[in-house]
Amino acid sequence: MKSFKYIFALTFALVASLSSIAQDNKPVSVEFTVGGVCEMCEKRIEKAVDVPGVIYADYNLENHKLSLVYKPKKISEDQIHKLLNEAGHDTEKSKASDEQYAKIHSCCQYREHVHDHDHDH
Ligand SMILES: [Cu+2]
Repeated sequence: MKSFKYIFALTFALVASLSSIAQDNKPVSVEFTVGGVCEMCEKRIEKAVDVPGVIYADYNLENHKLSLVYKPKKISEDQIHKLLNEAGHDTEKSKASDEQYAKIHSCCQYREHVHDHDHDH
């Protein structure tokens, strides 16, 4: 029954490699903090991550959390943080440069609004 064992081992290896491919394709959901103060920020943040590989993005203004579902095969979480920085927004992992931050609208200068979340502007 040697050949039977061989086929069994081969099948096992095949299934293992297929499931690891499926694992790579599996969408990942994450949530992290992004600086923002108003609806303009919300739109800008969601637009910044409206790229291939990102399936879902929703920014919550109340708690400054961005919920994301993305395909790790197409885009990495680091790339997503970079996109947000490019749009002028800080994330909990990566800060926008002063240059990037300066590009956003003055009413959106969230760094100055840190202690003023309920401010309506
Ligand atoms: Cu804003």
